Amino acid sequence: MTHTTFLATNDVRDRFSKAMSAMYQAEVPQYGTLLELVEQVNQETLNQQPELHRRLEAQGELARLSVERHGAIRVGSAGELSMLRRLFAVMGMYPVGYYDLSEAGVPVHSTAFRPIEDDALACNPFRVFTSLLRLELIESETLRQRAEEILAKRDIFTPKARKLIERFEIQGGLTPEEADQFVKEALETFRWHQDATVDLETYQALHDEHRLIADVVCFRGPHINHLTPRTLDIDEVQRRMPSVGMNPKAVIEGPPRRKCPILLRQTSFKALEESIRFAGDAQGTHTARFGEIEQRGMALTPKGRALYDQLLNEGRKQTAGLDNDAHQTVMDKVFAALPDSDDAMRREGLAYFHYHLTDAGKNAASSSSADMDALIEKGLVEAQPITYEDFLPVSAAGIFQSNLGGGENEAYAGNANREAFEEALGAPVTDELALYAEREQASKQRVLAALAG
Ligand code: OOG
Ligand code: NI
Repeated sequence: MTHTTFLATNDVRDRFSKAMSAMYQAEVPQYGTLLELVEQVNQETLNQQPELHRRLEAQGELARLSVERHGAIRVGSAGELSMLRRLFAVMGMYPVGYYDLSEAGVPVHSTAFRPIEDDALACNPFRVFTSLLRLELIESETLRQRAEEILAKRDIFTPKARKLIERFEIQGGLTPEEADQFVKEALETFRWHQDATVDLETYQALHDEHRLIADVVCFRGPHINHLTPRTLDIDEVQRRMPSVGMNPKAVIEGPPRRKCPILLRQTSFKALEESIRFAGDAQGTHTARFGEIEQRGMALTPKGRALYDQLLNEGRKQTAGLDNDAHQTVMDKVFAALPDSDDAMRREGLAYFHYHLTDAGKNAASSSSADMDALIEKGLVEAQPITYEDFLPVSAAGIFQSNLGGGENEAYAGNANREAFEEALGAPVTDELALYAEREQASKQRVLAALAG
């Protein structure tokens, strides 16, 4: 009997994310410049902060830092979204979280496809923020129908990609050769096309309703609209962006700078105006693609997240129209209400932690104590914050808006509909907080089991 060896889904994802990064560098040279800038700032930060270096290494985060990035796409129909779910599963990426962007005046709702297990995240945490256009929010019946007709005519997947996805599902994996073919075929879905599938007039009509609708409906596929490397010092990258010819958005989204970073901070450079050939040969332009960077911190518990949301709201009331420096100063004051030490965050149950035995703990005689605080005080156990792997709806809205030219339509608000999203997806989305809680719990149990043994 012959055994087929399948390539691990972690490796398929790693190959795909590298191929995607190479493609986007060729498509948008500024992304290559951004990668260089981030790499340089990360090196400098690690050199200046040996303690950060040690911690990232101990957490297994240093190795993934240089490959770590997220991308974003937008699709137009349930069929496209559910096929994407099957495509991402080939790479060990699953839908996590539901994000309602209608609240921010953007007619989409979204999830993030990402790896879930500790070892998969450590290997390559590639994530894709994926939005589904909500045609039901378009008021004009004729425009809605026109958009539906256009979308019904396209297939964003190559026939070979479809075959390989089916083969993965039947076989339970892909051989290394099949995986390489899959990467090549899957990449086609995310490629940029200079020619629109519609004439300029149709594009204009959809664009007038919302630029995002034109972006989703008028092209052959859901071009990747940004790829985001992870930096260790977002303030420094933001400061240096103009020196390498980039125009950063006005403010860094999310929490302010802290000694112990939380959740996610993000900034981007503005979308590029690119020339497009429309059906009937008319020339025009479209802005869709941009660059973004992110800095990740610890994942918050529901209690921590509620406090974050409350402070963010308070901050936002005071920061409208401020430049980044003034904005950060206000946020810094407001966020003083959240303790800025790992220990306090852990003791107060505000963030999730990963528990592991120290060297002393590994050598210790068995202990029947299950009191984590006591074990930590004795130096037998160490707790390290779990990195936030997801996104933030208010920040995402800010990113959408900065590259959609501020386009916002209040009429879309108040339309969260997770059930409809899951129906289109063909599966439930996983609750991100439950995942962090499980990982924390599992690490505690491993520690206690080892100590009891
Ligand atoms: C997605 C914007 C959201 C993020 O990092 O929060 C996003 C989009 O513009 O399609 O990527
Ligand atoms: Ni993004």
